[in-house]
Amino acid sequence: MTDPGVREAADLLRQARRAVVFTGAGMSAESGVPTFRDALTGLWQRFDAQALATPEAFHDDPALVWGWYEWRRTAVARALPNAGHVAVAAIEARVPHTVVVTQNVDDLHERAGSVDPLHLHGSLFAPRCSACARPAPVSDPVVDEPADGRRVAPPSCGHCSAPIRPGVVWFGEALPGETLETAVEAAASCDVLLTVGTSGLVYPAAEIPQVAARFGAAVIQVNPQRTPLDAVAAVNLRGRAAEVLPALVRAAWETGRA
Ligand code: BV8
Repeated sequence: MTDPGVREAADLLRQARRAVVFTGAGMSAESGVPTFRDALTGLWQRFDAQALATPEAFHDDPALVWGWYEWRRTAVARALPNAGHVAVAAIEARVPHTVVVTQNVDDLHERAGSVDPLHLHGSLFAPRCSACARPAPVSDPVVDEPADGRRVAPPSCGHCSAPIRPGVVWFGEALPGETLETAVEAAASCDVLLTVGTSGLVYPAAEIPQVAARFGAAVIQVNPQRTPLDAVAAVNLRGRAAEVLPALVRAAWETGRA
């Protein structure tokens, strides 16, 4: 028997003409990728992610920060997209004009078949020069990366010799303007926004579901916990992405099956 909330959300999705799927770190949790709220481990356990994901931390200790991102990139390379990522790709295939907007810096949406997701906070796979901003080559992830991580001095730019930095948006840095604008436009013109696995605490990304609600879209939230986005959600599905999203797709497009 399908949960009434899932059935309501499924009806909204099936009737949608334009959808946005907005995801946070919880989307990748069941792929074994720690969320931002999870405590850091190993070499970085004494740090708060928010303090480490800053230009100041990279300036003060480039090897500590570059080592952290290399450890995370290796973890993502070893991870697999979960059933939630696959369900998001299935929604894109069925709802015309679906835009995936993610805060995540992993590539699991792409590997599950999502087409051109908007990365509001950049990517682990787009390093660039910290001075001239030229894109830097992405080396193969280190196979014997120690579980506790290690300090790794960042490579130098082939053009100007400055240190290479991760291609992510750090706290205190502006989001990529065009990407954010496209995401806001999609949120303002969709009729359904599905927000999955985000605490809704990091701005301006957390504005996206609120923009959708302000412009009259129905917001569906998938998260085991309550978040500030409960206030704008028409349907709150309290559960894990890899469990709820496939159920949502089944209820919406495979009638007769729970
Ligand atoms: C900026 C890349 C200005 C790095 C990240 C108001 C307006 C504007 C800015 C601010 C503002 N107030 C404060 C700010 C400053 C700051 C901010 O928002 N601070 C917060 C903490 C208050 N914002 C910024 O600094 C932004 N920049 O504003 O610049 C500016 C303008 C012009 C010119 C110069 C400057 C930049 C923010 C981007 C930071 N970078 N990531 C990296 O990854 O290392 S953000 C980081 O947090 C990740 O991207 C992460 O995705 C994101 C948000 O976290 P979530 O995705 O929500 O993940 P989280 O762990 O928090 O939650 C996980 C959720 O999943 C939980 O709810 C959990 O219940 C759920 N969950 C768990 N398991 C599952 C699950 N859900 C489903 N299924 C499961 N299995």
